[in-house]
Order: sequence, then C-alpha cells, then structure tokens
Amino acid sequence: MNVADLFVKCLENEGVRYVFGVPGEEIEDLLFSLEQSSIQFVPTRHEQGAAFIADAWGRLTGKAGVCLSTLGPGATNLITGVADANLDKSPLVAITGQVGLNETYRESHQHLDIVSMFRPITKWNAGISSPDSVVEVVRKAFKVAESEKPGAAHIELPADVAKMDSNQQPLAVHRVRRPDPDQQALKEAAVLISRAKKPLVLAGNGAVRKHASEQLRELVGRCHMPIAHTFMGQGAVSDDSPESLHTIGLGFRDFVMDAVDQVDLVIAVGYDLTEYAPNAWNRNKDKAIIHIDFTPAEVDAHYQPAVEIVADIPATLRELNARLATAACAVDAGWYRPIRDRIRADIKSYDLQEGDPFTVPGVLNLLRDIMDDDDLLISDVGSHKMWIARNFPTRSPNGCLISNGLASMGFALPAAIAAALQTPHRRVVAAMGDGGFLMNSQELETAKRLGVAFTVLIFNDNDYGLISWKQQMSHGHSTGTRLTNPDFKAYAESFGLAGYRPTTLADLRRQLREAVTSGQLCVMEIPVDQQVNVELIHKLHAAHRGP
Ligand SMILES: Cc1ncc(C[n+]2csc(CCOP(=O)(O)OP(=O)(O)O)c2C)c(N)n1
Repeated sequence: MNVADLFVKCLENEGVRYVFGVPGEEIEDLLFSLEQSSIQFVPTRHEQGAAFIADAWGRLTGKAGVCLSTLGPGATNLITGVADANLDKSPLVAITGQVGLNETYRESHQHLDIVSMFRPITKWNAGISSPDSVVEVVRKAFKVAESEKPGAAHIELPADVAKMDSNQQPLAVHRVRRPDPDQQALKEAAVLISRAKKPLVLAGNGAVRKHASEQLRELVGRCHMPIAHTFMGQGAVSDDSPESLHTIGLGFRDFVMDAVDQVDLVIAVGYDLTEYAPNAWNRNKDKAIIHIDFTPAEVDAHYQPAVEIVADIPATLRELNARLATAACAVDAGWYRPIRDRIRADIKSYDLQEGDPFTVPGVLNLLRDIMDDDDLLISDVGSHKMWIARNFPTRSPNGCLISNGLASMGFALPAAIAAALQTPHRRVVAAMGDGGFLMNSQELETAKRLGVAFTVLIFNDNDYGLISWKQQMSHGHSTGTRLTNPDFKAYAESFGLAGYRPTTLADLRRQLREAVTSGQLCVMEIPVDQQVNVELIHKLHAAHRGP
C-alpha cells in the first residue's frame, strides 16, 4: 500500500463520504486512491466552491467536510472557504498537494509555503513529511476540526511522500465525553436568574451546533424570559414561540434593542464574539452576564461574565432547568411582549401589494409561506442578508444558514450543494445578490452534475447593494458599487436549468411556489427596489427619536 492509499483509508475511517475539489498533477495519487474507495470525489469548478461546500457540510452535520486542491494556485483558491469555516466554527479538513520533499529548498514551479499560509486560518495544520506520520496527522486533523469549538484543519501531502510505501493502519476514532458543568457555577447562575427582573437569553451558534433547542425552550418557557438569536443562532428556539425576539446583530439600532436596553441579565448560550461584538449590546458594560459555552469567555471589556459555566451546553441547560424548577423567578412577566409584537408587525408591513416594486422583505414574506418549518434558507452576504436575518422568522435549528464569522460573499450557492446532498428530502433555497451569485455561479454546473435540487434566488439590484446602503448613510450617495449583469434567466437555461424572472406580483407568487416546490435545481432572478434599505434606517431613527 502506498501513502495515498493509506491516507484515503484514514478518510474512510473518519466516515468521510465526499471529497470536493479541483484536480492537479501533484494530487494524482490521491485521486486514484479515492477512485478505489467508498468516498466520492466531486470535482468542482473552483476550489473556493469546494471549500464552501465542505464548510457548509461541516456546519450542517458536525462531521468535517473535506476539500482538496493541488499545490500553489489550487491552495490559494481554497483559502477563503477554509477561513470562512474557521471563523464560522464549521469542522473542515482541507488537503493540499505539494512538490516533493526533495524540491522544497528551492524556487520551483507553483511552489508556495502552503503550511505557513494556512496557519492563521486554521485551528491546526501540518505537512506530512514521512509515511510514518500519516495516520496520526489525519486523525489529529479530524479530531481538532470536530472538537468544540470546531474549525478548519489543513494537511499538506507532498507528491513524493504520496508514492512511498506504508503498512500502517488508521487509528481508532473514539468519542470524547465533555466535562459536566461545575455545581457551584450552576448554583450561582440559578441564583442570578431567579433574582433577575428582566433577563434575556442570547443564543449563539453553539446552541444550534450542539442541539440545545429542547433545553432552551424549557428555560425560556419556565422563566417567561425572552430569547434573541444571533444570525448564526437563528432557530435555536422557533421565532413563532412567544418568547422569541427574533434576531440580534444588525449594524443599526433595530426594535430588538429596545428590549436589550432594559435587560438586567444576559444568559449567553453558545455565543461567539465573532458573531456580534458585545460592545454593540452592552455599551455601558452594566449588564450581568452568565456565559454558558464549551470554552471560557474571550476577554473583552464589554463581556465580563459574572458566572462562566464551561461545559457541554445541553447538559448545562438541563441541570440549570432542574435547579430553576424549584426556584421562584422574580421576572417581570411579559415585559417584552410589546417589543415582540412590534417586530412581528413590522415584518408583516412589508407584504407586497399589486403594483409595488419587488423588495427583498416582501419576497421573504411570500417565501416564508411557501417553505415548511424545517426547510432551509441559506443566505449569501449583502443587504439581503440583513433582511433575511431580520425578517425571515426561523422555525427550526439550521432552518436558516448565514455566514457571519468571515461573512464572505459567494457562500450560499456552494452551501446549498452541501445541504441538498446531505438532506435531499428537505427543500433548500439559496438567496443571494447579483454580486454574490456571480462570485460562485460556476458551481451551478457542479450541482447539475450531482443531480441535487435547490432554488437559487438572485435579488438583482445591479449593485453591491449593502455597500451602497452604507455609503448612502454615511455620504448621501454611493460610489464604486454599480454593476451590469448578464441575462440571468438565459444564463440558467444555458446550464440546462429552469430560469425564472417574474415581473408581476401574480407571476412572482406563482413562479416562486413552482420553483421552490419543483424538486428541481432552478434559478430565479427577482429585480428588487432597494429604496427600502435607507427607508428602514430612517424609520428606525424616527421610532427611536419618539413622536
Ligand atoms: C468576498 C467578499 N468580498 C467583499 C465583501 C464586502 N461586501 C459585503 S456585502 C457586499 C455587496 C454584496 O452585493 P450583492 O451580492 O449584490 O448583494 P446585495 O448587497 O445587493 O444584497 C460586499 C462587496 C465581502 N463580504 N465578501
């Protein structure tokens, strides 16, 4: 057996089903070993596409998604997706080729120091310099990538090492049990919660990642306290439940902040500071904080927890609930209800009327009615992301996927490939701007070849809309943002896909339902009027200034 065969055996041992990537000469041995394995190698049209697919696969399954590239330009193309996984806490293992060990000392074709390049964007990485290290390196990469908090790992396999002989066997994969919560910390947390008048749960990505919904629902229901979700914590508790204040994390003062201002205790559950900086919600550093997470809190002047419970999240919440079952809560019952009502009424106010120009929030209201509670909406990055986070009520964990650590454009379409491969039974909609779509639209061919089904929604404003929005707020006009676009319907059709471009509200209603429920890979371009963006800010300013 050569090292490439052993490497692939190690991947099989880790339960890998797919490897996404772009081939190259230096990874030829790996490709031929993959051909003989139970793993499917999926060629993508750009390494960034492969990395984003692996990123979303990891985020949705908890098992590392795997992407593969050759050396040099293949490796540099992987970087954005790998960094995205790392900041979004998605388990991912990236594999890159390299020149032979006997060539690394001098300048040579396509040779870059990839291990050094990947170091700042991974939790751990290593080059394989001898056949003896393969089984340990691969096991360690998966163990590190999948352990809390998950992230990216990278392995470099030089072309000559791949051909060497080895007779080793993959190392066994054992489940690691996480520590139980500390009893003293639990006691202190229970006391803080029972004494709080206006506590609020802040659910972050860790709450979704580790399936804490059941315990969270019990916590907020028991103490009648509101819950706000970060963009990546959406769906931890359904927005339809009476305690949900939907989402926190917009770069402007939204209605949810009226509740946050009044809060005397924040119970942060699986919250990462990369998701939404604490200075935005604890400006005066006056809120008591309970930190519940797998790792101790990051040091931040605006995030200094009174109690930190560093342990498994669902186990912590279970024990906290048991303690609170016998404690009387001092909470002001229902204090947040008017704010929740206002958030919900505002979403409804964007319903489209006949003759209105299409808007992102208007389309989202139609989409919400068409999609089932456990279907999946994936957002790209742009102004549409703000609307999706704000206006698309999420009713299940992972019902809405947003990249908000690195927040890279181009994520949604490849991510939809991962979602459709992983759960073919649920409907997947990938929503993006015209800018983000054309960053990775080439992966439509990958999706078509794989035979997966999802709907691509392109909100077309011929503009890098979010940047325009922000510039208009700061300078009164925008610069460097205007775009022109191809005929997206014809573009979709050239891939052999159904393309839609509704022009009336009746068309939009009918075509949106047809596209989403068709069970086919299809593309819909929706021309949108972005006036609502600036208007939203004016509305919020006026609301907070008072009559
Ligand atoms: C890869 C990458 N490049 C640049 C940015 C900065 N950026 C954030 S949003 C945005 C505009 C997005 O435009 P579009 O995809 O058309 O969506 P819209 O804002 O119009 O909804 C840009 C350029 C980014 N987040 N990611």
